[in-house]
Amino acid sequence: MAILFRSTPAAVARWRPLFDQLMPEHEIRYWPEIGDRAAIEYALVWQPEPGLLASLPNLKLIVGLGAGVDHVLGDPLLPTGVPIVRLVDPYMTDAMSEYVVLSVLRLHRQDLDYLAQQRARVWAEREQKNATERPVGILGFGTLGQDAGRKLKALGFDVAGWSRGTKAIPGFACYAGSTGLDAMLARSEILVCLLPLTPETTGILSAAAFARLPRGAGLVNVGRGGHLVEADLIPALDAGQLSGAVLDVVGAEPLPGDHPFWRHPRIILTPHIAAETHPPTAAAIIREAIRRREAGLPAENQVDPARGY
Ligand code: NDP
Ligand code: OXD
Repeated sequence: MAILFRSTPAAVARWRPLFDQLMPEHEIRYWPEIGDRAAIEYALVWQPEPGLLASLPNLKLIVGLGAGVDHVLGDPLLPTGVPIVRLVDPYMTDAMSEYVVLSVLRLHRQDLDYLAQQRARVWAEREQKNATERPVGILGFGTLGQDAGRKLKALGFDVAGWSRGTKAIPGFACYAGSTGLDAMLARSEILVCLLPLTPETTGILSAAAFARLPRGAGLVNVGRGGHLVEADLIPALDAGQLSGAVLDVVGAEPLPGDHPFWRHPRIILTPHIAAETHPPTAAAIIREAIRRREAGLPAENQVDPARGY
């Protein structure tokens, strides 16, 4: 039995010593040196090229090397019937919540305005609410959304979550479906996107959604670049419908040097680092996923390709 690892060369350098240490009993093959394809039973992948997984005839499990699996499900030749699992790692969850809390606080405390004032040498107070008076809405109230929600709530924010299925979570206003989305947007002075990218969620952060938010709302997109209709963002910022946007993900990564997001004064950009996969903890999770499959136990964190996440 062999395991294929398909990611970037930099990732190979980080993961290889961990696999050597944690899984010495397994033969790991690092793409592109994959050898006899028929021997490969497990594929650990980040952005595999279309057709790669279909070319492995004896695959027993696909492990996406991230929490989101759009990079796997987007393969038009994806083999059917091979279970796919995604990474659910408390280390990454903590990292995401740190990023979301930081971003929400920056928008809440008017950081963009104070930075502009500093550049202009303006010493002036701005009216400031407390967190308890700031409704935050989280699109995607799953593993990451709920953890970020709990941490924002601990700071006093009035947090609501939007999910596909109806939920009742004590302490949170929970919304679902399209009517729920309208109600959620109407109350969200800061909107956080932590959705998976699926056909239903693509382009959800659009001019139509921004128009439903309270005027001057802030946006944090940590889901995927495809959630945002990029052409709609700057007009909404320039018109004051949005007061600021924190973007960790964009449509084309890396963002081209001439993209207007780089220099817009009301956009904060980071290069998809909100919650990076953390090999030391993730390797142990992957070893357990393989052990379960070998033992005939049901997979944990299995993705439903029909649902898209
Ligand atoms: P989960 O699957 O745990 O949660 C997804 C949530 O989105 C669920 O609440 C789900 O609803 C909801 N959802 C999905 N589709 C819809 C829909 N059509 N309408 C309403 N709600 C919907 O995923 P995670 O929380 O682990 O991860 C979320 C995403 O975060 C990833 O898919 C990835 O894109 C992104 N991410 C970004 C990172 C970064 O560094 N920027 C790092 C890691 C992840 P329900 O609960 O009803 O199923
Ligand atoms: C992920 C990511 O999905 O890093 O894990 O974006």
